[in-house]
Amino acid sequence: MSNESTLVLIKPDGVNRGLIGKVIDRLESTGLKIIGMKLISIDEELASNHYSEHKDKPFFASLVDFITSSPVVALAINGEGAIQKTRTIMGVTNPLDSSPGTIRGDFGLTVEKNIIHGSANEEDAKRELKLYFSDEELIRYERSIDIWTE
Ligand code: IDP
Ligand code: MG
Repeated sequence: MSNESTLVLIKPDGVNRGLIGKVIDRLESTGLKIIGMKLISIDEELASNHYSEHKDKPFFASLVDFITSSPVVALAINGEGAIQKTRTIMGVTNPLDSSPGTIRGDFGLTVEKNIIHGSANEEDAKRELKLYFSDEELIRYERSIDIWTE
């Protein structure tokens, strides 16, 4: 495992349902570190770019409509194995299949409105972090608890 960074979005359903705090709590409680955070509106260009791997899927237009419908919280998350750890905390894509104890399993109901996005792998994480954060917006800092999480 190595120290790595990943992109998380709290999607419009998470923001509108008042779940920002709960989602951040789940991530932070594991020891993962927030190194970037902002509330933003995603425009169609950013949405299409972010989800370009899905551009030929039948749900693409609906997904772009959904993710641009209302603000999202973008988080840059850092830590040992942060990419896989975040995916594990999120649960699988369809909340009907996600285990209890995961964010999607506990809070989500539909495959589209599934509360949270997290980068799938190292290549996606690098690409997606650049879409949402400039280098200056990623803050490197030491926390006193870091000796317990490394
Ligand atoms: P992931 O978010 O778990 O990585 P992906 O397959 O990359 O899942 O899909 C991206 C997003 O597209 C999902 O989080 C979900 O919001 C939406 N999505 C995926 N599959 C479907 C579907 O079959 N119908 C509607 N929306 C979908
Ligand atoms: Mg994905």
